[in-house]
Amino acid sequence: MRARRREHKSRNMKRSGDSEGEKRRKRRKLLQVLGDTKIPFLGPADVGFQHLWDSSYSGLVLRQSCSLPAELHGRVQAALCTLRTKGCLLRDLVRVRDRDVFTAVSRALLGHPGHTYRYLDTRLFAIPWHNEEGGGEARGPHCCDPDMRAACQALWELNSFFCTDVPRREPEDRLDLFLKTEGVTPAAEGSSHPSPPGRCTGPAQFNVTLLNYMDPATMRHLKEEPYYGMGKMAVGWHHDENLIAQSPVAVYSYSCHSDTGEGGEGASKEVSRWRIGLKVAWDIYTPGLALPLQSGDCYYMRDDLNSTHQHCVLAGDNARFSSTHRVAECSKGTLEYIQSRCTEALANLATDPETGSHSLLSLLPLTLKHCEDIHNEVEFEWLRQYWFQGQRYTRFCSWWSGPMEQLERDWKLMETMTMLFLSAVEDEGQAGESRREMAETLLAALTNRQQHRQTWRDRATSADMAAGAEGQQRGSGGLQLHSSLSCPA
Ligand SMILES: O=C(O)CCC(=O)C(=O)O
Repeated sequence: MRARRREHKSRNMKRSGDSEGEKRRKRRKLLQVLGDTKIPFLGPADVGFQHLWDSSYSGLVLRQSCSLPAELHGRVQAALCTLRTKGCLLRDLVRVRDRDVFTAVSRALLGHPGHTYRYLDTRLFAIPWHNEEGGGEARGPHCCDPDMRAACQALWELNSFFCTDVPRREPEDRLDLFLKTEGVTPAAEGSSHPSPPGRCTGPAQFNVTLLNYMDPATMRHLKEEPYYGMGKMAVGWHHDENLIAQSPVAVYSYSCHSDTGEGGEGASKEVSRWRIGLKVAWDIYTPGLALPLQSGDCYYMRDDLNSTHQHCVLAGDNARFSSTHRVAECSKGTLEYIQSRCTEALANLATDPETGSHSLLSLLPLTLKHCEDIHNEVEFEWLRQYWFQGQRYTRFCSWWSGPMEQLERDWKLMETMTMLFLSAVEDEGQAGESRREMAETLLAALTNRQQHRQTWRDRATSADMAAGAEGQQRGSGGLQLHSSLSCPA
């Protein structure tokens, strides 16, 4: 059994990088194999829960509400409510299995100034947290109002807390406390299994948090968890994407009164709690784990848990916020990065100071290809993503407005560069061989651009349809392409 688990584990590591088509095929196969049977899963009251956690989910750590400073709870919970009251939490339009769909949960990204987070083909642009080091203020103190700033600052404080707490927490902290406060007597489970020591050493460098909010009372339909019968899911099974390998994820969970006035802390009626479901990826032998959360509880996914396992969020009765702190892989995801790429491309453009006319400095195919690649990157990874989704946050925070306008100006210059490139290809005075090479380079770049533009046109249409199906008007949530990009040549 152990050998089989190990074998599963190494296979699973590879599997988390599977393509969408491959995942779909495997999901279908798994459901077929299962038929009507469900895979067992354990909760705290079940015999073997502790052993299962130790043996198959050792990267999961629970930090109970009562062990966090009360003031931190107060500030974070007030911040989450402020962000929601201001309307900052919005459902994302993401791409799942070649379709554009709205997430069931409403979201917002906060983080280091200029950072973005890309998931399910969607780039989110971080509202900067306003920390004491002044990162959020560097671009001007008035990118958002004082309430917003205070809210962002509280989430930055939580982030700082997690940065030091996550690597420090000992694995054995996680269960004893849990079982004591839950009043659950651990069933006889044989010998206890020492957990491998945590591998995180220095502080975790969380650079963004993705906030989630959902009030189940207002949801018409939530999907049933299909493999274990765990109940209704607010977020389906997934690995968190686009993170630094082996980096931890830390989550703060806050359940509160729903808008209908139901439930909430202290409500007399027994309410069902939100839970986190965990499973070993693509494994039908290891039982799943369902961990109930009290309001204010935090959980950490450490070591390689996020890549070897999948998690889902199982809805309880109350409305719930979560703040999910991540170490996003940002080597190509910061404003600083894309600005430096623009500078590289524009270095090949000369402007006559007298006439303002432009010319290309080098016509070397490699240089031209490099510039066209950057042109595509700015347009498809940044501008279209921003005008499509990110712009909706400008109502609350103007931090991205100026930089994105500058990126658009740079993009327009790159359009000019493409036109100059075309003129050079058309110039019959050019030597035949180099002209042919330039023509091939240009053709490849333009074909690629055309395909991407078609993808975005399709995305806009399917976004309209998704919004229609949800009874929303696209545009009211800011899901609009910017005019200069909406009908590209
Ligand atoms: O809300 C949570 O506890 C986790 C949410 C989650 O899995 C996600 O945002 O990717």
